Amino acid sequence: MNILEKLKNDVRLDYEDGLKLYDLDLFTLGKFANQKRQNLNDKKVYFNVNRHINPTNLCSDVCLFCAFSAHRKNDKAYTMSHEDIIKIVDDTVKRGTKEIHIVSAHNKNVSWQWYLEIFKMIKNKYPFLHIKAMTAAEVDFLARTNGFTYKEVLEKMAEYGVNSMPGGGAEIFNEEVRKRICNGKVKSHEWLEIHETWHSMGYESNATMLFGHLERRDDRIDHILRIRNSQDKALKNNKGGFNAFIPLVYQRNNNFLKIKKFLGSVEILKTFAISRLLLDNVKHIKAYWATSTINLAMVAQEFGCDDLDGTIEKESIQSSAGAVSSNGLNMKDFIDLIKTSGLIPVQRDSLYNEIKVY
Ligand code: V47
Repeated sequence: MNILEKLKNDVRLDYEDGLKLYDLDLFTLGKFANQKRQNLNDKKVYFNVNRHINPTNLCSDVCLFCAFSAHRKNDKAYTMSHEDIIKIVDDTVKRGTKEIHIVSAHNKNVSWQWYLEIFKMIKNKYPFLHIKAMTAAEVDFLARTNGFTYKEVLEKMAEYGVNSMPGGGAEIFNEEVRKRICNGKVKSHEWLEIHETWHSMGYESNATMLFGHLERRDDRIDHILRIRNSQDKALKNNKGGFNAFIPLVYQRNNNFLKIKKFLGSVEILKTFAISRLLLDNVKHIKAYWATSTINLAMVAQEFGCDDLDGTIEKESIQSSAGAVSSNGLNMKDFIDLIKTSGLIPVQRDSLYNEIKVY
């Protein structure tokens, strides 16, 4: 069967097929990705009302793409106190926030309790909030620096109030590229092991892929298929799994990667569409508007994506590297943008239960 026949017959695609998908023109690719998106999610575009908090930017790892961590290009090191954090949460719940998304750098100056007490403090005061926190890179950091197994860190996270894990730290799984962009950080197989252990405990998480830097198309296909393979295991065990896959577009400012050629919108949209077509077992593909821009994220809703992330309120990781996301977007803007695109805005909770269809 050739690739078009496979697409028409909804056959599971392999690595070679993935490479062939990039050779299709954008509109053919978009047509099949949109079909798959509509089969899974109709014309719904999901978003949530959330607040991102990044409690510290002091990092013992040096990822060359990162402009957020304090280093010689960003000399504004900070570590928030728990009082600072709860004030932010007090403020944001007044605006109807349902999810707190917490991602930190790997800070050796604070204890593991400092990391985990944040969750307990928020949960004690606001039991209804969903806490999505701790990338697999942070889990690996706490395990390595404290002599814990991954399972022990994950059990503590659950005990202290974490409800689901964000998808960060995956970057690109190809070991050669990974070595060049984030040597020393959690390895690809460790990232997968951490998520699989979390899933085996019955919890859900997301998965990201950072693209548009040194990686090639085949590295992206390989990355996506490693996620699909991992999701197969979760589904087989009927426990936990990935809710959403999030291709993050590399932002170029204030970091140490010497990239000369940047991706255009066609390649970005193709990558979203290919993610949708290859990941037949992950229900949602998120166009994280902070890295794709809201305009392209809206177009991406017709090229396989069905989610925009959320209102965010304050964003520090991507905006440090040039994204225009530092102040988030309000809910009305989300709803208007989705409606004027002829799609259906759906406010969701963190696990994709529908809160309100507009
Ligand atoms: O893993 C760092 C990325 C991620 C840059 O699970 C960059 O819902 C682009 O985990 N250009 C952390 N990206 C963010 C994260 C996340 C974000 C949104 C939603 C979810 C979710 C998770 O930020 C890191 C890294 O890949 N990042 N620097 C940069 N220059």
